[in-house]
Amino acid sequence: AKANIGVVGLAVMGSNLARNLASREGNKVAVYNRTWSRTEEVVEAHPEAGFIAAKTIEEFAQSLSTPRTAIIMVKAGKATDAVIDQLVEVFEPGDIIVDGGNALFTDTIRREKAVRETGINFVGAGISGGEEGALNGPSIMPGGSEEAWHTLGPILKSIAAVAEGEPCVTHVGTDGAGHFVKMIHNGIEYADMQLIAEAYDLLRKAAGMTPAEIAGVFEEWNKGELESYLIEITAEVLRQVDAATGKPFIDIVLDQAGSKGTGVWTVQTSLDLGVPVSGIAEAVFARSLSAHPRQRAAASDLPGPSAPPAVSSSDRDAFIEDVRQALYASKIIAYSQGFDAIIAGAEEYGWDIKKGDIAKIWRAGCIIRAQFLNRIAESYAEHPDLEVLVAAPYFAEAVSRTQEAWRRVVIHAVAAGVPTPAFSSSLAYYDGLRAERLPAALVQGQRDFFGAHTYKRVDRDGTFHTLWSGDRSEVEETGSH
Ligand code: 2AM
Repeated sequence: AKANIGVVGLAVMGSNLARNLASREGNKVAVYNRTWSRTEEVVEAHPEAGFIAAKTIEEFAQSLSTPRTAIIMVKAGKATDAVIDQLVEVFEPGDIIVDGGNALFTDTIRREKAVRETGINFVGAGISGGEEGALNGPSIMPGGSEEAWHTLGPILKSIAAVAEGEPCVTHVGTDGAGHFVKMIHNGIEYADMQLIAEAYDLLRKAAGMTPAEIAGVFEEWNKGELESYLIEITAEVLRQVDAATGKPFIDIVLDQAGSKGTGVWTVQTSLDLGVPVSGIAEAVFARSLSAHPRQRAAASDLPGPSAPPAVSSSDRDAFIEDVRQALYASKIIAYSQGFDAIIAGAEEYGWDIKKGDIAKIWRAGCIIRAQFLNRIAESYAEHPDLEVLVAAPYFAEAVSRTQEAWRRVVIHAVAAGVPTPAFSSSLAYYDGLRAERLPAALVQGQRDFFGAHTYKRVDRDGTFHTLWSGDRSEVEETGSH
C-alpha cells in the first residue's frame, strides 16, 4: 500500500510529527531523511508507526499515493530550499509540498510563487508547540491555496491539538499567511513571557518574596483570568530546586536570555508595516539587554533610587493583587498589538484572515494556549471588524477595572528601580491610544519648521505649510504633493 502523507527530515520535530500522523486512523506515512542511518533509527525505534522508509527522494515520491503530499521538517533556510528543489524534481502537478518549519513568511511567499509555476502546490505551515506538540497535537497555521487545503485539511485536522472539541488548525490565508501568523504568535509569546518575568521580578525585588512563595502566587493566578500554560510552567520553574547546590533553580540560571529570531522578525515586520507592537519590541530588547554582560558589568555601580518604597508585610497581599491586575492589563495590550500586526499584514499582503479563528487555534497545542483566547475569539465573533482588540467590550471592561492597579505598579517599579519595560510601555501605549490629543501635533509642527513637511488642519481639508523663515503666514499646498 502507498502512503497518503510523507515527512522529509527526521530530527526530533520531524520524527515526532511523523509518529503523530501514523498514530491517526487512516494515515500511512512515508519517511525520508538526507542521512539514511537516521531514517533506520527512527523506523526501528517505532515499529508501531508502520512507516514506509525511503532511501532516496525518488523512492519517497514513488511510495506516495497521488496527489502526493509531503511535509518538510528541516532546518529553516537553505536546507528548506534544497529539499524543495529535490521534491519539485520528483513530484507532479497537483502534488502538495508543505514546509512545516519556522520559515520567514517572505521566504514562503517567494517559494510558493516559484513552486506554483511547476503546477505543484506549496504550503507554508506554521507548527507550534515544540517537540511535545508535534507528537501529541500541535497548533497548525497553514497558508497556501484553497486547492491544497482541500487535500491537506483533513490530514492536519487529524493531528492537531483539540480545544473544546475543535481541531487547532484553520486555513489562515494564501501563500505566506500561515508563517506570518505563526511569527506573530511567537512575538506575542515573547511579550507574554517578558510580562510574567516582570511580575516575578517585582514580587521578588519590590516585595521581597522567595521563589517558592512566588510559585504559590502563580499557582493561584493560574486559577483565574490569567490561566494559561505560561503561568503554569512559571510556577513549576520557580518551585524547582537545584540538586547540586540546594538553591532555587532560578538563582543558578545565568540571567542572559537567548532567542531564535522569530521575535526579532515580528518587530522588524511590524516596523515595516507601521504597527506599534511596543510590548513585543520591549520583550525582544529586554532579552538583548540581558545578553550584554560586559555592558552590564560596566554599569553595575550606577546608582538606583536612594529611598526605594518598601512593601510592608501588611501591604503584601494588596501589592500582589495589583501586580496581577497590571499583568492582565499588559497582557491584553500585548495581544491587542499582535492582532493589530495580523490585521496590517493581511491588508498589506491581501490575506483574508479570520481573527477569531486564529484565536481559536491558539487555544491548545501552542505555547500561548490559554482560556483568555476564547475571549478574543468571542470579541471577533461579535465584532469581526473591530478596530482594536482592547476596545472590544470585554477587554475595555477588563482594562477599566485594572488600570488603576496597573498605574500603581508602574509607579512603584519606577520608584523602586525595578525595570518593567513591558508593563511600562504597554501602559504608555494604552494612554497614547486613548488620548484625545497627542503631541504628534507638535512633531508635525517641528517637521514643517525644519523640513517643510507640511501639516493638515483640524478645522478644514487640505495640506498646509507655514513660511517659518519668512513672514510666518500659512500657505496651502496645491496638487503636486
Ligand atoms: P540529516 O539527518 O541528514 O542531517 C534537522 O537538521 C533536519 O534537517 C535533519 O533531518 C537533517 O538531515 C535535515 N537537513 C539539514 N540540512 C539539510 C539539507 N541541506 N538537505 C536535506 N536535509 C537537511
